[in-house]
Amino acid sequence: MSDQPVDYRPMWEKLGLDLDAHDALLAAVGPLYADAYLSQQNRPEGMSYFDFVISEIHGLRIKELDDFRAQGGKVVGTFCLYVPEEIVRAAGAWCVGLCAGAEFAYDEVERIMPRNTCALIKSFMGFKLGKVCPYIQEADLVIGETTCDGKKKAYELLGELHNVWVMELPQMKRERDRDFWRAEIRELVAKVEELTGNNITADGLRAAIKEVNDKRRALQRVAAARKADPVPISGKDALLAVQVAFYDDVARFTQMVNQIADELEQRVANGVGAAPKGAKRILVTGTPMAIPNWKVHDVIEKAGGVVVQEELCTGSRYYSKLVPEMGEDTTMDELLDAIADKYLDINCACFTPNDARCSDVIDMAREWKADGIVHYALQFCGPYQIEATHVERAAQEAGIPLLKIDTDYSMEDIGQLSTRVEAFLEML
Ligand code: BJ8
Repeated sequence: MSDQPVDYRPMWEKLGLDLDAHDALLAAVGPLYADAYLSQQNRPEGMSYFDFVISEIHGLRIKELDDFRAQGGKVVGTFCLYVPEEIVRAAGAWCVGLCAGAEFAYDEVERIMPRNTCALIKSFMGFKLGKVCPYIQEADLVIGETTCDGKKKAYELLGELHNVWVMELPQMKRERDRDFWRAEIRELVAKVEELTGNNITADGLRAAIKEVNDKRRALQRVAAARKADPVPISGKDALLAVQVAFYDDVARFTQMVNQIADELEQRVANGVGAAPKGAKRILVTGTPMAIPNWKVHDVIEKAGGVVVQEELCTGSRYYSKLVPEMGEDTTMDELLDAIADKYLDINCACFTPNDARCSDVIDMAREWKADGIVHYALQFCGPYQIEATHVERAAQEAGIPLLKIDTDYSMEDIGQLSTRVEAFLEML
């Protein structure tokens, strides 16, 4: 890390960013981060790595992607957990999650899609239309997926502006859906091989499975430490680690998160907490929270609660399941089936039925000793807003209080949300 500030503007300009708009975006994220993160007390020291990552969010990592591409490497951008990073990496390409966590250029977005579209979709379209996301500009290919209808149709519009390819995801998990998805995974292999010009081999896949598993295992260690009371890390910090997992260098991220996990285990042994012992413990479930969406965690933790676990795509859905690591005699077909099965096992509300998500929420709430559950959904997200009813019923049966929050990326409802969350915490 050099002390000299680096001028990234020529790189951003080369990527086609609108420099003024981009300056405005970065100027907004800095104070948001300072208010949500740097104001926290008793943070693990290892979180300084993430402070650095955020300070360089459009700088150093973009430079790394830029250098990689200059040497002939390919970058694949994604918006969803169902795109297997293992396959992208086995072809020698890098995978990055794309910006979708803040309001930007909504006026332009609303010219081509309804106002009542969820914030995540409006955000990624706004970042592209407003020319402020260097990640998508570095992506040689964006891989979309047929999850919810909004995303499916938005990818058609995004495809007019960028190289987009869409995987078809089934909406049920029957045997014939599994067969369909396994075939789709093979299509992905062909697509990524075509993009990179590299053949994916069984050895390459085994190596990629291991490195992505290592990343997920590091996050599992952080999650395990959060079972302690006092909790050694705030929910906000733990959420940030998963958010960064989508775009950081895999080996470096794994090493840094393992170091944080070492520190957390030591904190647990010494009874050191990021929140006071006995603080009300909350499990958050619902739609994903892309950077810089820290809103709900921030509200809960500023109200005196602590988030101990997330049943989110930026949470347990990302790291709790691993692809089995199989020996040298396994064939490509066996490896690809194992990858397909692991991904189909993710419990997104786009599936029907999706009872396994409800059981996951309840099991996790018990395991992490949550006093209450917050169900968070983005407004106009049909899958999660409607599925909230099932989750609420499951929580009622289990005797765990649940608060439903439907919101967006604006800060207009912060006062109202804080009042509701404070009342919920008091009631627990
Ligand atoms: S696996 S949750 S990342 S699809 S919030 S765009 S569902 S209307 S994000 Fe998701 Fe993959 Fe599922 Fe996870 Fe649509 Fe809802 Fe918007 Fe959403």
